[in-house]
Amino acid sequence: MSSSDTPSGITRRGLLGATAGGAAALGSSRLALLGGTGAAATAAAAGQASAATGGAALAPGELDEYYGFWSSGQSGELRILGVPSMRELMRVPVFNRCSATGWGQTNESLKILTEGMLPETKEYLAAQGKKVHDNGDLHHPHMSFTEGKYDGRYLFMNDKANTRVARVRCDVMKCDKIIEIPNAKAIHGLRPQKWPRTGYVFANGEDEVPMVNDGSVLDDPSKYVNFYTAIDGDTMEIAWQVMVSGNLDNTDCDYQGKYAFSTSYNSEMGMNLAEMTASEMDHVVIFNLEEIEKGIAAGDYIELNGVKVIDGRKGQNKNYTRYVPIPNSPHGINTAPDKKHVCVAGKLSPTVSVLDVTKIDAIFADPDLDPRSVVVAEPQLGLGPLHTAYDGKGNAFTTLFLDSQVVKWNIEDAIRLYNGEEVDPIIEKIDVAYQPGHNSTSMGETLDADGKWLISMNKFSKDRFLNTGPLKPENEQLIDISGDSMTLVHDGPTFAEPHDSIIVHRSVVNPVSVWSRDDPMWEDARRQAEADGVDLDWGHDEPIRDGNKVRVYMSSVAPAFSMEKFTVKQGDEVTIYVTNLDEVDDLTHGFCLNNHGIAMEVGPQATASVTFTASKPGVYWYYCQWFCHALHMEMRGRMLVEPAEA
Ligand code: CUK
Ligand code: CUA
Repeated sequence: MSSSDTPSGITRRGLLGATAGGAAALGSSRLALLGGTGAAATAAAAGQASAATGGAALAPGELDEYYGFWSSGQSGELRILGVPSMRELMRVPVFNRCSATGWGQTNESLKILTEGMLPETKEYLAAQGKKVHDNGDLHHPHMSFTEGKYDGRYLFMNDKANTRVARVRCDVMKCDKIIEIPNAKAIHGLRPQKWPRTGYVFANGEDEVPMVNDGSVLDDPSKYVNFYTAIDGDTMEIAWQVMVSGNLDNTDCDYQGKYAFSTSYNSEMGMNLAEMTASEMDHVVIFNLEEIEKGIAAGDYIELNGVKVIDGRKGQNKNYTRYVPIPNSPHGINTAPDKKHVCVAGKLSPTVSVLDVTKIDAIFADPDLDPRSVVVAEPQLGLGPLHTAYDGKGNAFTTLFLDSQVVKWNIEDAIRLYNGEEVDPIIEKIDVAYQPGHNSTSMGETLDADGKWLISMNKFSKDRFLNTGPLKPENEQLIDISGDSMTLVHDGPTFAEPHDSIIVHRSVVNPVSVWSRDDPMWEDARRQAEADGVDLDWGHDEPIRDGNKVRVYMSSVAPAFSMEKFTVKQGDEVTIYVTNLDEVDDLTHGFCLNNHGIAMEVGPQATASVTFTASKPGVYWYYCQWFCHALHMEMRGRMLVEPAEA
C-alpha cells in the first residue's frame, strides 16, 4: 500500500501532546483537516477521548502498567519494554553475544550456552576456533502458565537459526538454560503448556531433513521428516518428539491440557517455492498429549539421538495426531481466552479458520470422521492474515500483512456466518504502517485477557521516521482497543526484528533488585573457591597458582576492586572472579581488561568470572566499565604479565 492511504499527519504528539478536553476536539478537527481517510482516521477520531485521558503518554517517573516481553529476531536477544509508554527498559542477551554484559564470554554464560549443545555442534564450533554461536534468531517469547494464567516464573523462547530453546528466569531477568534440540531443524513456533501448568514447552521444527541426515540423501523427499518437540519446562530436558509430515510453522495449545496444535505449510514436502505452495490446502497437526504419553509409556517409539520419538506422520493410523486440512500455507495459530476457539491464519488464503477444541475428541475417537469437522468458522478477513490476538470479550484482532491492516472481528458472528446466517463478523479495520506480522494484546494469550492494548508489529516503517539510510527501523504501533473503536496512539521504531511480544500486567512480574549470594548462577565459582580455600565473598590477596592455571579472586565495593594489582606469567591460563559486595539497588560494577577483549557485568551481590590465556607480557589496566560512583574512573587496577623464561 502507499503511504497516502494512511493519515500520515497523525503523530503521537498530535494525539497525545495536548491535555484532555478541548485538545481532543482539536485533535479531531486536525484529523479532519488532514483529510485522513479510511478506518484509521475514523478510529483515531472516535477513540480520541481515551487517548487524551491517558493513552500512551506517561509523565517522567511514572511507571507503566504492563511489561512487554519482546523478541528481537535475528538480533538474538530478549527485550523488555514498558507498555503503554513503549519505552525500552532492558535487553536480555540470550542467543547473541553482548559487549556490555559479557554474555558469551563469562564462564557463567558459556556454561549456559554450551551445556545443552549437541556434540556435533561442539565439534563444528571447535573447527571454527569457537566455543559458541555468535548469532541466533529469536521469534517467540512466552511466559510460563499455571491454570491458564501467567505465573511469573519463566520466559521461554526459540532460536530458529541454530535450533535452540532458551529459558529466562523472571526473578533476575537472565537466561539460565539453553538447549539445542536434536533431530529437529530450525525451531520456529514455541508455546508453553497452559493447563494445568508449564509443564511442557512445545517447539516446532520448521525445516524437514532426511531421517538419517548423514549426507547421503538430497533429492528423495520421501526420506524427509520433521519433528515436534515437547520439552519439560522445569528441567529443560526433552520429554518426547513426534515425527510429522510437512513443515511446522507456529504452535499453540488448549486450556484443557489435552491438545497442542501446529500450523504446517508445505504439506507437499516440496523443496522449492513452486512445490511448497502448490496445494490449495495444507494442514494443522493436532497432537493428542495423553495418547502420546501413553505411547511413550508403552514403548511405541524409536530412540533417535537420545530422544524418544513417536511416529505421528500422516497415515500412521494411530491416535497420536490428526491432520486438519486448512487453506493454503497457514501461519499463525492462537488460542482464544474463551477456552474454546483457536484461530488459524491463512497467510496465502484470505481466511482465518476457527477450530473448536471441544470437537477434537470426536476426530480422535473416530478416525473416519472428517477432521474438518473441528472447523466452525472460516471468515474472509482480508489479504495476508498472519496472527490473531484477543480482547477477552469475544473479539479477535488479525494482522493482514498484504493489506497493511489489523482487522477486528467477532468470533461468534463468524460462526453464525459459517452456519449460513447473514452477518458480517468484521467490526472494524485499522490501517497500520506497514505490513504487520504478529500482534499481541494485553494479557491476550491468557484467561486474564483484558482488552486494553494491542501492539501491531510491523515489518516496514518506510516513511514513518527520519531516514536512517538503506536499513530502516521496523515500526511497532500501539493501538488502544479499550473503546468501541481502535485508536492508534504510538509509533515505536525498533531494531531488527521483533517478531512477537507478550504484554504482561506488572502485578505478575516481580524481579529482585539484588542477587542472592547463593544464586545457582555462579555455582561453579563457589565450588572452585571452596576447593581453593578462598572466601568468594571477599576474595584473596594473591593469585592462586595450580600449575599454569592461575585463579584471581577479587571483590568490588564502589569505587575500588579489592586487588589493585596482580602478577601472572606469560602462557598462564588465568581465571578472574569478581564479586560485587555492594548491596545497593542499581549498583552494578563491571570488569574490563584492556586490550584483551574482556568485559563483564557484575550485578549487586553477584559473582562473575572469565578465563583467558595471558599471552602478552606487560602491564595491562583493568577497570570497572559500569558507571558506579563519582570515582568510577579511578576504579581500576593492573595486571602484570611476566615474560615466560626463555
Ligand atoms: S513468525 Cu515472524 S511474523 Cu516467526 Cu511468529 Cu509470523
Ligand atoms: Cu564500579 Cu564503575
